Amino acid sequence: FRRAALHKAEEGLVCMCEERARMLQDQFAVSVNHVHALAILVATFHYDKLPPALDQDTFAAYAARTSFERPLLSGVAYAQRVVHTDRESFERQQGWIIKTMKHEPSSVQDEYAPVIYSQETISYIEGLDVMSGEEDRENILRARATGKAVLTSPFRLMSNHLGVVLTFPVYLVDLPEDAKVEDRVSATAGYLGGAFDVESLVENLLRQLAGNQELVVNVYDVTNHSNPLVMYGSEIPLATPSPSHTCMLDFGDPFRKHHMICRYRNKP
Ligand code: WA2
Repeated sequence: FRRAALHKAEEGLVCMCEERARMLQDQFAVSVNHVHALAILVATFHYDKLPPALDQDTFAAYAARTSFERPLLSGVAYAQRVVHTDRESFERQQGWIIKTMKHEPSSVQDEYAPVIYSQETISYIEGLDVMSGEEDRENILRARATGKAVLTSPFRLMSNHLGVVLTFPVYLVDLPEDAKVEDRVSATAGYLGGAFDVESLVENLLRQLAGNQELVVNVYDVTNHSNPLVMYGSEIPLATPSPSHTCMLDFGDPFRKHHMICRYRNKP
């Protein structure tokens, strides 16, 4: 009887973990797809029209009305690529000066990525050079070099929640799939991205599922297998080695690897 009960508990664990991994991966994928569509929206209405047929109010209104399409993102924004020789005319035209993510006036850099459009929910990012943040900068460089959606490792977002940033490049011209990196860089207009507020939005997602009380869920960035990084969940050390189940997760960035580990809160 005891063996049968244990077996049943382990089956339940596998089932509940797979359900959660699938849900998280699906909600991640739809959110990424919609940010992709927003990157095309900016390319179409900001760059393919002269003068641009997009402004902060229009972007913010559209982002707010479509936020249901991006269930795991706390907000989206668009940062324009500005090279140093264009800084002065950019600032004059905008009527404000480029600031760092620490809210200081930006010192001289080769180039900047000031946010010109943002969803109201993350309005604190407006006017900030997102290249001044280490994680954001790395993401921007990788996004424009590959032409693909990229993710940061988990870090404390400006909201002070643990999460990851998603970045899509926006180019001034259509590029072939096999375009060279230097051609991608010179054709870069800017970066459309958003914040996956994993700490609060995944919590919300899991709370709605049956069995939430009895389960401990952790998500890790295991890109570097010998140094797993917590992306969701607390690192409560479990006293006794309890049965666990691990599910692979695919968040759409082949450069990063993630997985989910589920355990019972109380040993069954
Ligand atoms: N967005 C929201 N919160 C953040 C953040 C961010 N980056 N970085 C740290 N906290 C406009 O990749 C371009 C958004 C960056 C996109």
